[in-house]
Formats: sequence, structure tokens, C-alpha cells
Amino acid sequence: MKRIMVTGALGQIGSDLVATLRQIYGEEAVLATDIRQIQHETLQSGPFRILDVTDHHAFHEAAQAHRADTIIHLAALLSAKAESNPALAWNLNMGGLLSALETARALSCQFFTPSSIAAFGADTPKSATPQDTLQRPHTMYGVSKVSGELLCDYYYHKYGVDTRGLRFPGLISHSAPPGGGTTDYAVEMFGAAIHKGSYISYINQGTYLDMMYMPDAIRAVIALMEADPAKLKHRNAFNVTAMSVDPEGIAASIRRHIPNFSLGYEVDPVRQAIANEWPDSIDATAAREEWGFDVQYDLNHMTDDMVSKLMEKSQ
Ligand code: AKB
Repeated sequence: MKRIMVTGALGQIGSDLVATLRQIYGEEAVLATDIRQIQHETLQSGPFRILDVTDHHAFHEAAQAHRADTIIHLAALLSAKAESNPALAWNLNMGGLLSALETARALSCQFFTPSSIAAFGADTPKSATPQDTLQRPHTMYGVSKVSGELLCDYYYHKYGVDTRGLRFPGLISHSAPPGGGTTDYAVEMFGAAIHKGSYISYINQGTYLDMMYMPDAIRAVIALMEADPAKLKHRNAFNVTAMSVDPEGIAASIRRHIPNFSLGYEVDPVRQAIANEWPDSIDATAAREEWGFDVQYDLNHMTDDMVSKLMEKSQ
């Protein structure tokens, strides 16, 4: 039976992922860790520890005490926050990753960490962005993600650590809010549509970005971790996506439920510049071919589920 340690467990991906992993592998098998104190009721059922991932000794000790055989390292600063404090972003994103990889090496753990569409850059082909292509991002988050992909490859080739990763697009979820990302507007729009009937987007109309619904993202992490290693040519990290959409496209999908929903724009130049560097749509063929990646939610199916879940919560 697996023994899994998750960092950044209270974040947007972590809260859903820990709950699903505990359903599959058992409550006690999954140690949730975060720098913040636990607040989500759903995560209170299993083991939890406060952890600063840049503290190498504390990281190793937590994994050893849990007898972890798998580390899922999610703790990181997202794109917009990273741009406002680049030095902190480098220290957290790379320092945390180094602690995590060193622990995985010392304790022979399987390893997962997410990369992002931010790992591409302005010179990367913008549509059907290939799995293997030019990666010269100009954002600190993007720089840390490319460096992270390379570091994970290094630990695989040099030490045989079973490292695996996904280049996530914007992730949309109704459970935990994202924090400090560029694609957060997509999540905010759903909440605002339900509670106010209107939303002012900081990302401009016509800005296409890849997105994915959280249940598909969670299934992708688990499928990749369970994939036959012999079939993996790309480990760090696979392009994955479910849709390429602009703010107006999401609004149109929401209007099928809330016909009067209105969308306005007050563009934030910092986050818009970040989005302009990212692909319009990425190509997930390698993920499909090497480990059977697929998705269950397109834009309208995701919207139907988001709207119904958020409405339930607001009653
Ligand atoms: C962000 O917007 O920073 C993240 C990402 C795409 O990595 N959601």
C-alpha cells in the first residue's frame, strides 16, 4: 500500500488531490503538509503537519516519520505573486523543490511536481504548442518552472529518482480558491456570476489560454503516477489541457445558466503581460500516447458542474 506525502496540501490542487488520494489509498496513508494551519474540514480526517518546504531537514524528517514512498510536491508561488517578489519566488520554488528531490533521493520515493504552461515563453509556437519546443520564459514563475523540469530530469538521470510531472494549464475548481495566479480570473468569474451576476476581468477579451477542470487534473496526476515507467519517454513534464478559451468564451458558457451575466474589462498590465507570453493552446499528444491521458470535461460540461456546485454551496 502506498504512503504518500503532499506539500502545499491546502492550496488549490492540494485540497482536492489529498481528499481523492485518501479515498483511494486510505486516510492514514496520505500525509498532508502546508506552511499554513489546516482549515479545510475535508482534510482534517488524516495526518497533517506544518512544513516549510525550504527547511531541508524538516522536509526529510516529515517524510521519514510518515514512511513515505511517494512525494507529491505542490508548494510554490504562482505566476502573479512570483512576479511581485521574484527573489522569494526563486527561493521558495527552487529551494522547496531541491528539499523535495533530495528527500525523494534519500528515501527512494516516487516523485511528482507540477510544471505549467508558464514554462513556455514569447518565442514558443503559440498554437498547438508542441511537447518539445523552445522554452525561454521571461517571468520568474516560468523560469522556476523550466528550471524545475530540468532539475527533475537531472534527478532521474543522475540518481534514478522516479520523477514525473505535468505542465498544467489554468485549473478551475469550486472547492479551494487559487492564489496569486494569472488564470485565477476564470475561477473568479464563476463565483462572481453566481453571487453578483457580473464580473470585471483583469485579462483582456480575446486572450486565449488553456484550462482544465480540477477533477480531470486530479485524475491526470494519479494516472501519470500509476503509468508504466517503461512507456514514459517524457517525464518532466507532459503537456495536458482540456480546452483553449478566452474570457468571453467562459462568459458565454455561463450565460446558458445565467442569461443576464455581464462581463466587463479592467486589464491589469502585469497579469496581461504574463498571459501574453503563454500559449493559446497546447498539444497533449505525448501525454495521450505515453500514458493514456484523457479528459471528461469540456467547457460547457465543466460550466454545468461548476454552476450547480456553487449554487448548492450558496444555499
Ligand atoms: C498561474 O496562473 O500562475 C497558474 C499556472 C497556469 O501555472 N494557474
